[in-house]
Amino acid sequence: MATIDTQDLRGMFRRFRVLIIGRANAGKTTILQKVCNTADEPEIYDAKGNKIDAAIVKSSIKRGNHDITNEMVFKSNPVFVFHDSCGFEAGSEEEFEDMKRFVSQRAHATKLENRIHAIWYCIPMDDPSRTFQRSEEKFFLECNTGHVPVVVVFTKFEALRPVAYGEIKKQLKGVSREERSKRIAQCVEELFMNTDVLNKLYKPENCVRPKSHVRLQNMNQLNANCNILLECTTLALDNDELRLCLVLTQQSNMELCIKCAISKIVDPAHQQSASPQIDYEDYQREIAKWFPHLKVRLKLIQSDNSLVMVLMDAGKIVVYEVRTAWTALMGLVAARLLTAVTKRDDIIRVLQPLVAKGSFTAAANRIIQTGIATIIVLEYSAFLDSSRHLERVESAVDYYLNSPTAVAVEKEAGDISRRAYDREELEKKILGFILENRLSKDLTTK
Ligand SMILES: Nc1nc2c(ncn2[C@@H]2O[C@H](COP(=O)(O)OP(=O)(O)O)[C@@H](O)[C@H]2O)c(=O)[nH]1
Ligand SMILES: [Mg+2]
Repeated sequence: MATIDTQDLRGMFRRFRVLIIGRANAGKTTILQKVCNTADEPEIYDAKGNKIDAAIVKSSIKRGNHDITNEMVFKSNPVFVFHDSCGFEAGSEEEFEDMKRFVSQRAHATKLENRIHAIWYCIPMDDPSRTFQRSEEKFFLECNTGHVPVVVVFTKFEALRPVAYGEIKKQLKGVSREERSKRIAQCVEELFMNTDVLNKLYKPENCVRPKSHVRLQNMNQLNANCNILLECTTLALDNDELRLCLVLTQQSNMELCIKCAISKIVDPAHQQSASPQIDYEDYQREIAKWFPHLKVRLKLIQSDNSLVMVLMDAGKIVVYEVRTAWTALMGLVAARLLTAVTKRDDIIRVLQPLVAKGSFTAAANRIIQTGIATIIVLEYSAFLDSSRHLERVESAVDYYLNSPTAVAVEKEAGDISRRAYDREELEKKILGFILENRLSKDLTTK
């Protein structure tokens, strides 16, 4: 096995780096804990990777010294590395400038490893009259976030409910329970709109344009999750490798896998007049890589006490360095990968019967039919029991080809390709059809 210089290895890391911004008490730490599925405090490292004592960090924050370059890592999920703005609104102009410099440097870092991959900007809703303060105004107007997607997070959203209730209390007398909830929900929407926060966020003169915004509520409760934030972040990324890294952390979110896979249909289907010839093996492989239960895209090429290396589909090598604290976790990851790697060529052989046959007037028709069939089969295969991945895909292919769904897919692909949908419409149309025609529905209704 080839040994690689530690220095070179650092450059091949694939961890997901997030900068979380928002005033003190916005709910930032709570979100990070939910993302990593833990109630523990993070470990903190300085920019050089040296661990810092938590007590030292706490006391320096109290004194108003906070270093945004520090990295926070939770033992429970070391794939994520966080940077915390730590309530920069309370600080001086100098602190804002530090943040701005950090964002600008890390958004444009040449090494993907050093770059921030997403920014979560938290705006708490527990004081609706103060959603957009000077710090928000300045950040969105002046910061240079480059291509890094910014997702705005409205935290503590449930705080609007009692306000809404107070406003319409009189109108709720004698009204049915169902109607009450409907009216309160309506009033919550109005209150949210009245803050004008969306208009302020998406103002044309702003330098930062959020990719999307999400609402989170009751995150301080035990069973809460922030899957919606992870999903929006995944879809906001334009780099496949980073997307895969995040999809892997959300394996059970099948709808997200489908959405990512659909983007692989939309690109060639949309450009079909420019490049009518596509390699269907590559095409199906590109789709299959988004389904983590197959482990198509991963191959473990070395595992020893200090390193776990994973070969990605694109031929890139991802290396997880095992810090002492992570050893147990990485051992698990390695064991799972070793037992579950499916050879890429095998999966292509199994999926091959799904490539649409016959003559097509529009190249897009064949691309769309093959793509939809492949996604429907792969999604279904995730629900089948088998210790061997190929077997379950094989039986899913078989089941699909003999089902009425195959006929419906052929018809739908023809209909879709005859329309001149734009990219977004095409994506929506295909997603709607696939969700409506999941074969996994058959498993639950039987
Ligand atoms: N009601 C409510 N409280 C929350 C929510 N999220 C966090 N909190 C609470 O808000 C306080 C501040 O949260 P924290 O995550 O420490 O905020 P940070 O200063 O931005 O890191 C804590 O007491 C949390 O339990 C939420 O969605 N709803
Ligand atoms: Mg905090």
